[in-house]
Amino acid sequence: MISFEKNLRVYIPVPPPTLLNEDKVLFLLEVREKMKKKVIGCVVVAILMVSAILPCVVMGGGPDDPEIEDNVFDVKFVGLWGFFFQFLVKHIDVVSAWFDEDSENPEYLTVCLQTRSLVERTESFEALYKVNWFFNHERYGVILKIHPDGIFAGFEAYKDLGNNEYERHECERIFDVEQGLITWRVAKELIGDLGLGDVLTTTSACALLRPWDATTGEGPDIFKDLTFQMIAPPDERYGEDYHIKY
Ligand SMILES: [Ca+2]
Repeated sequence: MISFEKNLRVYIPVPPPTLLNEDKVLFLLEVREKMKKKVIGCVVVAILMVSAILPCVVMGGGPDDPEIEDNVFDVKFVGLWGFFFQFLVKHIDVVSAWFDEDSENPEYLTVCLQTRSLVERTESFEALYKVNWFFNHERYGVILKIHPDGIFAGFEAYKDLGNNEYERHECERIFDVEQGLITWRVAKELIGDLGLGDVLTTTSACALLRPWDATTGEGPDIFKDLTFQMIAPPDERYGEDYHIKY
């Protein structure tokens, strides 16, 4: 029995001496509560910072981050077949298109179309340039036509009413032949009365050449560059959405 008692070890959980002091226990609890509040505060601040940064990332836009991008040297005969002599149609070769806004003139939406080249007058065909988008399930766009006599029928923004009918509005413009850049400046009230947070979706751009004369009107599209990607996953067929900033 004696040897058994000698080898027996009994462990009794004894709190650390410091925890036996009631004041110290209360002090540690207070410190823990303060730390918890600080951590929660940091998490809230981090969430607010991410929320502030994220819209800038999503919005993008402008010439450095265009909503619509396209290959070059990709104009197609009747919109289907590529061909070698692309230099003949570089004025309808779409490079990119984007939307933009100015905080000092928040009532306007700017739409830009960048081509490889532009001409003030075509040789014979009608050149047509368009940028399209959807808002509230309605199709909108901007359009410009160039004829052998120069700009025809002006710069317009439109709403597609269906059955080949359109609500059209003349808009401000810049036609920069040197930069190959077409700019439409459209009053937001004319294209769905856009406001902060509205989103333009299924964006696309197009340029084409087709016969035209005053008596017969427009003919079929002979040469065409369309940014819409028919053979692509559904979410890659159109350009990026644009989020209205003002
Ligand atoms: Ca192109």
